[in-house]
Amino acid sequence: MFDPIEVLSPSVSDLDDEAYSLDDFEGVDSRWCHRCGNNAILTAVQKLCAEEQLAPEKTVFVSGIGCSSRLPHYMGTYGFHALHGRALPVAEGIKIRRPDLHVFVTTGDGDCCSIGAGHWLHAIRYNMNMTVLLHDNQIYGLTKKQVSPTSPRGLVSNTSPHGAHLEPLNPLAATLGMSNISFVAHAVDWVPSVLCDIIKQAFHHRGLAFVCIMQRCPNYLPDHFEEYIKDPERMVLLTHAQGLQVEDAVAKRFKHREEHDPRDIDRARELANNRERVPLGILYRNPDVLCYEDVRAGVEHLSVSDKISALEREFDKFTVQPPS
Ligand SMILES: Cc1ncc(C[n+]2csc(CCOP(=O)(O)OP(=O)(O)O)c2C)c(N)n1
Ligand SMILES: [Mg+2]
Repeated sequence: MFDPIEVLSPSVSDLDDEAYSLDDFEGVDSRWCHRCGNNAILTAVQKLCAEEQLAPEKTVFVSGIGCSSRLPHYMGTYGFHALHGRALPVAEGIKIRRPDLHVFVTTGDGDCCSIGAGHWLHAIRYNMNMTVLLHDNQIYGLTKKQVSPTSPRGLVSNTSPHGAHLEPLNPLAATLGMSNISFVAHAVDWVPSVLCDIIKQAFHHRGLAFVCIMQRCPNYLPDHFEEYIKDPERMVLLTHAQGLQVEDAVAKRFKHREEHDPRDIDRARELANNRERVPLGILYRNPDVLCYEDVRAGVEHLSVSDKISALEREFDKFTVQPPS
């Protein structure tokens, strides 16, 4: 006969010790504007952390500078609010030394695609195991409405009073054109269930998961994404057995749907380049791409004295001997 107390007590104490609730992932109160799309992204990552029971002390959110980059302050995890454009190299440094941590990066369109563009390119190629969320509001929010690389042509801003002169940089197409890519997805802040599903799949991907999120900035660009929100012609929902699967109630909101196999890179590139009908879902996923931390794993186990000896040997090669 089993003793119910004995059977029950370990699970009750497990719950006490291990169960994290949404509240455990709350940091300081947000200073974002009412209706700012960043709020939806924050809720999505807090929900992910609670659902996955990520230990807050084993989780780190890294950001650059911008409104979106304030997100680590609002998490109850570790965080690193880095320099403008430098979120990715900081996150890579953390990951190489502490591969056991769950590393997330939150970065703005200016932070990632402008000042941080060089780091973006190389971080994709290094393919280190982390989830990167690009909050793309198509404007510099924090510094009060300057044109960004992703601003659409003609956008009037404080630095483009006659309208932005150039066609925008397309972060999806750019990422899909880089070497060693392993996961690329597109989300929007105003469809939270799809946003949460995409972030969850990104988290479970081994390698760098790049998620570009259209994010509303109600203060500087009110109604900017209304054409996508109101017109179902402007978006195509991507679903697949190996990609996103959505409930009928959500799918019905989209007039255009496509069964897209995320292993098909050619179709992913076509979808990314279609500016008339923006894709929503997982464009590309390849779990077999090499991760930099795996290649470097052996090297990182050198002891401090081994490293000093190796350095001394290298320096000795350049010793200048006095003439005899
Ligand atoms: C080296 C450096 N250059 C410029 C700035 C000023 N600056 C701060 S945030 C920012 C742009 C932020 O835009 P984005 O990354 O799109 O973030 P958002 O505020 O829209 O979320 C700029 C230019 C800075 N802090 N550091
Ligand atoms: Mg921005």
